[in-house]
Amino acid sequence: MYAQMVKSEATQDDPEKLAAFQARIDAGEKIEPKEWMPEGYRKTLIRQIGQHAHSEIVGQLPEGNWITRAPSLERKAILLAKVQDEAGHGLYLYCAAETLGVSRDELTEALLAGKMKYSSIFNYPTLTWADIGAVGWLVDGAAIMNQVPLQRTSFGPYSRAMIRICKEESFHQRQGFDIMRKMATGTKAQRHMAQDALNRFWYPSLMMFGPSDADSVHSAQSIRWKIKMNTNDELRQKFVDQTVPQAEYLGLTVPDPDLRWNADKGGYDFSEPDWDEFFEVLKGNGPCNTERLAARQKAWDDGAWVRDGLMAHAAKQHSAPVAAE
Ligand code: BYC
Repeated sequence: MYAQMVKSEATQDDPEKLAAFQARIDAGEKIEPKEWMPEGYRKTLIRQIGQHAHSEIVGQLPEGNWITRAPSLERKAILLAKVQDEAGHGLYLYCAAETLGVSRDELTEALLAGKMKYSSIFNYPTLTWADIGAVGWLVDGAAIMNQVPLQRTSFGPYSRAMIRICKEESFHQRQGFDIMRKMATGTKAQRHMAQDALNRFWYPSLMMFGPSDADSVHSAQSIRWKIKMNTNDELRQKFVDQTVPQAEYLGLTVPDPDLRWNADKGGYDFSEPDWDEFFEVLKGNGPCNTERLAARQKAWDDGAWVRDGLMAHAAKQHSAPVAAE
C-alpha cells in the first residue's frame, strides 16, 4: 500500500473536484476518511501522521532508558505513566493513518526500510536524570506548540487524535518542568546537571519544528490544505518566546549569546540551530540513529510470533463453518 500510495501521486486529480475540495477546506469543513480527497492530500497526511506516530513510539526509548534509574518511586511511577502515554499516542496516530488506507505494519516496515522518518530529537541520548526533565520541559513543550494548532487540522481523525494527545502532553510538559525546577533549586551538582541538559537539548528542540521556512518543502501546500496550520519558523519563534522566561524562572541560561528581546517584533531574536547537523541527523548520522532503529527492528522481530498468532487465529475464525440456526 505504501508503494501504491507513492505511485498514485503521479495520477492527475480532476480540477473541478480539486476546486470543490479546496472550497471545503477554506470553509473550515473536516475531511473524513471515506470522502474524496486529492492523492497528494492523502499522501501528505500518511507521511506526516505516520512520521508523527513513529516519533511517539521511538520517543519512548530515550525516556524508557531512565525508568529503572528514576531517583524515587514517585518519579518512577510518573515516568512510567508518561512513557505509556506516548505508546498510546503512537497507537491513536497509527489508527488515524489506517483510515487513509495504509496499515500499521506497512508503516512500520517503511520506517525500518528507511523510507519514513521520525523526529530528529529522538536521535540524541539522555545522559543524566536532568535530561528527562529537559525532554519533558523542552521536547514535550515543543510538541505542544506544534500540536495544539493541529487540533484544528482539516483531516477529522487526525484532528480528533490531537485533542486527546494535547491534553496528555501538557501533563508531560509540567512533569518535565517540575524535574528541572527540583534540579535547578537543588545542590550545586544538580544545578550543573540541569544547565548541562538545557545546553544539550536547546538546539535539538528548536530543530523539532523542521527546517527554516525557506527550506521547508511541504509547508506551503500543507498550509493550503490545513494539514499544517503554521509555518515551521512561526512555531519555533512562539516556542522560544514561551520558553525563555521559563528558563529565567529556573535560573538557567539559554545557550545562545545572541538571544535578546526585540521590542519591535514583540519576540526574541535568537540563533538558528546548526542546520547541517539537522540534515545529518535526518540522513541517519545522528548520535543514536543506529541504536534507535535497531531497537525498533528488535521489537518488530520479537513481536512476529504475536502477529503470526493473531493472523492464524483470524484465518481459523474466517474458515470455521457457520453454526446452523
Ligand atoms: N525530524 O517540508 P518540511 C513528540 C523532514 S513526537 C525529522 O518542513 P513538514 C514526543 C520532513 O519530514 C513529535 N524530519 O516538512 C514523543 C521532510 O522530509 P520528507 C513529532 C523532519 O512535514 C514522545 C523534510 O524534513 N511531532 O513530541 O511540512 C515523547 C522537509 O521538512 C523534521 C510531529 O510529528 C524533524 N524534526 O514539516 C515526547 C508533529 N522536520 O518527509 C515527545 C507533526 C522536518 O519529505 N508533524 N523533517 O522526507 C509536523 O508538524 C511536520 O511534519 C513537521 C515538518 C513540522 C515536523
